[in-house]
Amino acid sequence: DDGYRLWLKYEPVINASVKAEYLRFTAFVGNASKGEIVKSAAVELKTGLKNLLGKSVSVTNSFGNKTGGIVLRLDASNDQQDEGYHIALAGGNIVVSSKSESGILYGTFALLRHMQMQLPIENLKVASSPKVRYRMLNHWDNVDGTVERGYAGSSLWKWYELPEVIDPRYQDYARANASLGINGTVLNNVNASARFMSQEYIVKVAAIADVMRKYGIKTYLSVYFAAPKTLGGLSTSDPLDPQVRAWWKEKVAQIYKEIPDFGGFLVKANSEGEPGPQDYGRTHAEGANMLAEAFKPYEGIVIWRAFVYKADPRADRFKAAYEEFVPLDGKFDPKVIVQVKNGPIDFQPREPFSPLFGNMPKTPLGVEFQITQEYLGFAAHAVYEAPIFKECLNSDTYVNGQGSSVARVVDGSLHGYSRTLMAGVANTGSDRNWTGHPLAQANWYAFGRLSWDHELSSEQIAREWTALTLTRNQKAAESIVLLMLRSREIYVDYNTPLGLSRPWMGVHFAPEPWQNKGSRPDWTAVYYHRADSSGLGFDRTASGSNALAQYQPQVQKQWNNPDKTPLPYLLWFHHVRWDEKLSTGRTLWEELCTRFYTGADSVSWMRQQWDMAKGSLDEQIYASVAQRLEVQHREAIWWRDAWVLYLQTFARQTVPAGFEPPRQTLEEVKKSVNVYLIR
Ligand code: BDP
Repeated sequence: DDGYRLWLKYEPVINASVKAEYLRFTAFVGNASKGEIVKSAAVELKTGLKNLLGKSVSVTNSFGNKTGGIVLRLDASNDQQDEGYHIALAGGNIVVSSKSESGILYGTFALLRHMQMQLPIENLKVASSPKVRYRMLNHWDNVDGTVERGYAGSSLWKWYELPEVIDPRYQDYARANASLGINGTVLNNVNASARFMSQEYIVKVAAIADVMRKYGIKTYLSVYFAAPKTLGGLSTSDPLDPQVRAWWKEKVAQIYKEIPDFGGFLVKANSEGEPGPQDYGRTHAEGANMLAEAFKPYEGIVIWRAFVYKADPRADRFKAAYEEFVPLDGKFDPKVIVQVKNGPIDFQPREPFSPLFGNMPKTPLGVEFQITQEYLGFAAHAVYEAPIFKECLNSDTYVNGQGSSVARVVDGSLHGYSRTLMAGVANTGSDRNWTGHPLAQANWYAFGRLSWDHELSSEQIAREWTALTLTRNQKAAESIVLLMLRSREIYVDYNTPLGLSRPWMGVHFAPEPWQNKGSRPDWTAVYYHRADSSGLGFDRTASGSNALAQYQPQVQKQWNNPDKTPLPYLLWFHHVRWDEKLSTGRTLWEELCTRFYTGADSVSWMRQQWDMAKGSLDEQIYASVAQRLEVQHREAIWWRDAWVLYLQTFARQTVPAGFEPPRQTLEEVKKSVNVYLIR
């Protein structure tokens, strides 16, 4: 098994009684609608039933009072939201119904999932609606086929062959997303090329959009804010300039001519060197609103990213997005959604939630998660990310009192907005199995499922994915799920325990906590961990940067006293003395060593867990993961040593008894880690 089929394997149902039950509903697939999305649903059902049950079922639009089939029905009186669905037994058929074609497609995939898991059909009754309206992947794919922070080969989109050549993979990509409820895709990198605004590329994009449309997925583009100048030949890209405004209006009209259901723009502006409205003394709101105006005649939206931090040597990067965006609350056009990364810095293995959540009640805030493992060991380390996503979503902002979770900000229920969004930076690429690491497929899966229903638990999703993708053997599944559920904490332990962050430079693979050279201070590692002879950690209380003040008092209370701060967040907010006794009874130094060592050791536990599943899953997938775990183990030891040896130069203490001191010297470790920086 090369992993290409993802979680849509439709392996034969082996449980005989379940199979017999399913076969009772295979007389026909009834589809009275002429819509192309419902057609996709019917085709999927046909494929699914054929593989699951070995039976060819025909699709018919004249089924009258026939029984023993599966009926796909548009139903305006359905009590679910537009994209929601019902699955129920009625009139001797299984009926999948929805107000919309997309809803029928989602219901169909839910039914197929149910069957793949060999669950009983009697009393089948499902009603489900998405909690968030825009559920999308962000691809950081470039025109030249490379993928920024991509670890699974090159881009899925073959720009030089489009629009004539339609890679069949586009459709399989769309099926996989639709099966999770994802309804939008931004095709290109946020560090955008203006080329995508040219007619040549709009036509290529349109060809992909034609495929996506059949699966209820809208296509979006990232835009280069200075395109009016670089592509349009204007003398400025000032958002208040009438010519610039006219240029964008025309551009958007040109896009809609080719792509009538175009989704909209995603914009990274005045961030990490990208151009933006501030280049002309204008605000983010003025920039976003200009684009929103161009979308006025259409359904499309503008998604404006809040990932900004200026090169200010005295500033705390943690505070930057809040400082720039909170004053703009209420100033954005209703067609704008501001997209906020889950944490204040940048997709670290653990971050506190971004203080923007809850603090912009008049502006729809979408959350951006990173599925691709930029800071999580690329495609070499196994890190199941659902717990990262859930941790953010479950965090309580307390803005409207207890229960004001980030999830409720994002799903609009807290502040009452309807344009709600969850975005995930994709981990897909041209690798045959899409994601490089076979277990990384679970992260795509988890993101999609949570974007539909953020109340699902990490465990539930892991179980589902494992059953669909890897094995139906109960015991094997148990050990895999346990491995997945613990993998994130293990990774944190050998990389960024106790609230350390961003020891990575450049490639973001191996930690280099000693890095003190960068073109700006916040592009060094020492900026983040602040190790010195007295201790370790970033003081963000009132005695330090006071970033904590950006949170509600109840949140501040959780984190402002070093003795009470939960250990996972300790060094995010406090500079702690090396010999300070922590709640575990160990000193900071001892605790750090304990985490680094047990983290790295636990990778051998992961290997054992994986081995327990041997024989119960495909041999090729088994071997690929086993080999990657071997890499992970080697790297984890190396990364542990990098930290321990480096921090030791400040703590000036020996590695606590029970742990074998690193066999290499700091200089040796530095040299080997530096290999990653050689071009
Ligand atoms: C950082 C990445 C960089 C992205 C940037 C962003 O290192 O490649 O361009 O985020 O999100 O995580 O814009």
